[in-house]
Amino acid sequence: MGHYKSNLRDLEFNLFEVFNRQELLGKGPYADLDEDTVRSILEEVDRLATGVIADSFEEGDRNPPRFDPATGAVTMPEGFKKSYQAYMDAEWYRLDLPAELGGTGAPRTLVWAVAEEILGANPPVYMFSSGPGFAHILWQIGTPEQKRFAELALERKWGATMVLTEPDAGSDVGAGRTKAIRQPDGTWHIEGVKRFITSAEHDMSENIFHLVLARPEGAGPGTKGLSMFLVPKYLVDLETGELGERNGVYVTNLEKKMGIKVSTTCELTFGERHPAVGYLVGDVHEGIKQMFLIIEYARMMVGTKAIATLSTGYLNALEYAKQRVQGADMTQMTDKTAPRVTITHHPDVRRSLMTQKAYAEGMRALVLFTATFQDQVQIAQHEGREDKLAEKLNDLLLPIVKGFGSERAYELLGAESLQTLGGSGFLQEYPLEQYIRDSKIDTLYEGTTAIQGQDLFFRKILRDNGEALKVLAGEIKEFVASEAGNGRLKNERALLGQALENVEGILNPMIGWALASMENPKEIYKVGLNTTRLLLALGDLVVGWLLCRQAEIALQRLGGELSEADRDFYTGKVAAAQFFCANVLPRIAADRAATEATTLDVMELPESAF
Ligand code: ST9
Ligand code: FAD
Repeated sequence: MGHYKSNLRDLEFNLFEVFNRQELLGKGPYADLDEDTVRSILEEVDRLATGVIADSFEEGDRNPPRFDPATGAVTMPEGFKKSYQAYMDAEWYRLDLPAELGGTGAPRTLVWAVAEEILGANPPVYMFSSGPGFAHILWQIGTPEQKRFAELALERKWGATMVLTEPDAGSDVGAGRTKAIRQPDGTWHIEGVKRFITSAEHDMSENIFHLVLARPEGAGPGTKGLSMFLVPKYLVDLETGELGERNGVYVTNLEKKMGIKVSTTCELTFGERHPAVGYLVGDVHEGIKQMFLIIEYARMMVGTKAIATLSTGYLNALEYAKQRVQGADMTQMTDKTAPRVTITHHPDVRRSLMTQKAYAEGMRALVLFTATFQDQVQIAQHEGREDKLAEKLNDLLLPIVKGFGSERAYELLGAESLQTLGGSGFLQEYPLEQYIRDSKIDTLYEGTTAIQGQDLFFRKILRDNGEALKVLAGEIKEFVASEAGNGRLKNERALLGQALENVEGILNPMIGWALASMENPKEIYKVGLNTTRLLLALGDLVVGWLLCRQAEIALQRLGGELSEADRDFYTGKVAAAQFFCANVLPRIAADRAATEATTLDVMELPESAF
């Protein structure tokens, strides 16, 4: 058995019992798909993910890629190449491509369900395979020549990168100094050094194209002065599709890392050996706006990666706990001759397992709930209209998927999943230690948690006048006031109602301080001291609500005829919701109290006192 333990049953429960995606199939943009086909896709991907994709998970960690500084070439481990090749050969990336590009145009809920399986099995496989997705975006926003380039990139399965970060420009992308110099023939020469660039070199595709943010000479400061350039590793004859000269962009260092070691993280130098030719994407200077089309997708990917890892972490911990015999049942703890029991009998292990289960399943629901708004956006586009509210709800939820998802997943993988295995969890014989190392990155890249918290408050709530949040809160309020569960979720609905009030109790003073900062600028510090807290509290609230919605459906199912496996599944759903509401949601009250008591003390402290 490989390391990866998927949860196909729960994915299908979300898609078909909670979010009723079958109602969208067979019509509109999804005319060619039906429920049976979707279920068979998920089963097929599950086989691939738990098999050949997961096979090289350990090898990629123990024998990471090798870098040759003389040529800038990178050699990938053989096992990983096989996993990657199997994924690219299966062409599941076509699910998210439109028919014009030979794709299926599947609902995003299915796309992210499939992504979870690959990201749980071997995340770098998914990251290296982003070429087709990047080509799709280039095709949407590029000039006619760039559209042709994108078609070739798809046909030839070229790799791709997103290139923002520099040594002095991480969170602060607008501090980037990489230059773009216009040439008489209309192309640009890019000069500068970027760092931490994922997938910028490998030996798994004949070409790699970089989408690079650089500042045209004379352009203004900050992110708005940046433009996006297409910079291929090899120049391309667009008529024949043949590769031409080697372009002047080289990997000059490969980072040694704590985790996801097989994912190449590269220093990328432009124009040092010979000119690095770039093409202005779409012939417009809208770099940051264009890059955010990719960033939004990548943030969703990172959150899904983190949550997928927590899920397999939990299922590995559960399997271990069901077998490990240690100690006597607590009711017989003083009897030294009492029979020894499996650790699932111990209350503290049960507390830990249920915490893991509730978060893993609740956050899977969060990813797929977010994706339902992406489905709505696609349907609207297909009908030639815009669904602004769905766009805004997706925007609101993205920092929660990415920021909250990655923080909670990392915290639980270490504090609970590995802990369930005791000392064995610390060994490389089990996948937990690698899961922890591989998932730490999720709170860092694609915008750290601090950046996600600020994005949530300033852009997604304040700038939106709270409109999307009001809709979400309205749905939660409606659930609280409903008869959901027919009396059996009464306590949970009450706890949910209190949690909602407490989240509002965190948010309201923050809005007050933000407004007050127009008079007294230092008040904004009080907002900054609470943005991460708000992100985590809102995440817990939404997860609690989604678990309760699942429990409502489970209770209905439990009233009918069921197989033993289904009875267990639905019983677990109700238990997870009850446990989460009783044990996690009340903590938000303490967060509210801390927010209300915010002072400027920590900001006024001299740096030397830290
Ligand atoms: C990285 C990569 O870390 C890690 C892994 C890579 C793996 C690759 C594989 C990916 C696979 C999936 C991809 C496939 C794609 C397929 C697609 C298929 C369809 N939302 O607030 P302002 C824009 S990469 C939207 O003033 P500052 C907006 O245009 C490195 N747009 O910002 C705005 O203008 P306006 C990741 C947003 O103070 C403009 O920016 N690095 C949003 O100038 C300026 O906004 C980071 O993530 C948003 N949420 O700059 C950097 N926010 O307001 C983190 C901003 O007029 N730092 N815009 O609309 C930040 O995000 C900063 O907050 C900052 C601040 C840079 C935006
Ligand atoms: P800094 O920005 O220096 O942050 C340091 C600390 O300060 C963090 O805790 C941060 O939250 C905090 N901080 C910074 N500014 C603020 C603020 N204004 N308010 C509050 N707190 C703040 N980049 C790419 O362009 N392409 C890639 O493919 C890519 N892949 C990556 C792969 C890996 C393995 C890694 C490690 C990084 C990758 N990155 C990539 C870069 C990544 O996006 C950045 O590391 C990230 O955005 C943070 O920037 P930084 O590391 O410079 O940290």
